[in-house]
Amino acid sequence: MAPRDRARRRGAPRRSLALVAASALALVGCGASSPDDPAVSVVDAYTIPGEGSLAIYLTLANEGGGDDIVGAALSGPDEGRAERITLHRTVARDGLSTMTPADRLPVAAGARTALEPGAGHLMVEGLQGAVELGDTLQLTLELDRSGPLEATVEVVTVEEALDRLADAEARP
Ligand SMILES: [Cu+2]
Repeated sequence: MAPRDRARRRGAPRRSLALVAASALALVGCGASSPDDPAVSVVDAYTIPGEGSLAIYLTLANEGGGDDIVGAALSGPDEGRAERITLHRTVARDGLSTMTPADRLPVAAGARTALEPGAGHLMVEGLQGAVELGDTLQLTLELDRSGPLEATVEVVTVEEALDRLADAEARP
């Protein structure tokens, strides 16, 4: 056996040990759940009747660490029905309230977050067909740290939307 071959063989066990160690680490990283992991669920999701573009308001509960909404799309039976959904924040500018696109909407740790009129919401653009009272839209939220989250968006009256907003504000 040539010396070079022997050297290569001696190197082999070390490489496979490193591989075993790496995959063990990967398993630990995957299975461990820490209090810092986000645990987000949808409490409420609603919009009002409309066509073309719609604002969706959400209340989320998070029993874990902080996360961010980084995207959203209509899904299931509503997949492909809208051109896009953008994230919007409401900002006060010169005493006027305007909407501005955002890359992400924060979901605070250990708290309820209401993406409500005056705060953040999702803007559905280029919607095919109108949504009417009693309709629902299927929505998938993309979160930065946790997996995708499904929500059923109810289409409610303006009065009902304001009631739900008041509920979200009253809850801790
Ligand atoms: Cu908006």
